Amino acid sequence: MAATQKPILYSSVVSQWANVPHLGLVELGYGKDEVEIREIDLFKAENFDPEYLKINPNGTVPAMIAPSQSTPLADTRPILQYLDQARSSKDVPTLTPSDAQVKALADSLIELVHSGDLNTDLILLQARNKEELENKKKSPFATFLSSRQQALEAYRTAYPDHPFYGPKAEANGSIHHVYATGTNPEQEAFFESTQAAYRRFIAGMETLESSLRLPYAAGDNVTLADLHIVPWLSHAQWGVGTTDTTDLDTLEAHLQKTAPDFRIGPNTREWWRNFGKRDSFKQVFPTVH
Ligand SMILES: N[C@@H](CCC(=O)N[C@@H](CS)C(=O)NCC(=O)O)C(=O)O
Repeated sequence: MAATQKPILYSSVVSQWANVPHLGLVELGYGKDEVEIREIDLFKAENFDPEYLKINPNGTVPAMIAPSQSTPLADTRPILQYLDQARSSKDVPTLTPSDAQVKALADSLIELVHSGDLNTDLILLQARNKEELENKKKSPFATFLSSRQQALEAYRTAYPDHPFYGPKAEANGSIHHVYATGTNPEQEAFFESTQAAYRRFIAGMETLESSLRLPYAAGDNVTLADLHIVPWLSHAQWGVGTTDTTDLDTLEAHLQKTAPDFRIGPNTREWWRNFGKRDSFKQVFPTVH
């Protein structure tokens, strides 16, 4: 890989996970000119460009090319760890806990919000009934799915031996199909699997509630965990149609359509308020997105 003077962060304004390194850059005191940001347009499927796949074979953002790294970093977790370890000012405290128990808790929280059960694509792209599906069909998410499908089909034709395009076109195609031409039984099966996925999402939020230590996710200090959980929860809020950073009730009401007794608990609410006071949050999340 060509040597690079400063890290290059491949990011997208619509990406939840790209906000993890963006929070990290502020928390860790990086100057604006210390990292080059390159925008990857997910709506134009630029993340599926074969040149981008050489940087991130998963076709996702964020990704990072960094000095001292022999291969690109292709996942939020190593990117944030890299930024933490390479922070320019040693006056800024590290986000990696030195205490083994705190670190274990932070690691488990990070894995929790990255788990399939808490994938916010559920809220953005899926539907529990005909009404939700009809609303989704009129939303930008429908355009997102169909433009991706078009790009994936074109790449699959152009690069028939490439291992990425076939499986990705199938995966995106199955949900795109329900939006575009799904029959009644296909839609019913989709609604049922979406309901089951919502139950897992709610269980994950309950695990989060019982795992959080306050004032920050793993206790007294901000850690790597906060920087992963914040963008995830912000994206879930945005997915249900709010832009107000203090509004957790719209998300709660959305989840109550699956589980009427569900509440976003006091720990999650207090932790959210605490992190919301930080400069990094105010800079990266003027609204939830
Ligand atoms: N585990 C990955 C997940 C990255 C991810 O899924 N990013 C989304 C945006 S938030 C993406 O690029 N999606 C495009 C796609 O899946 O086609 C990470 O933490 O970096």
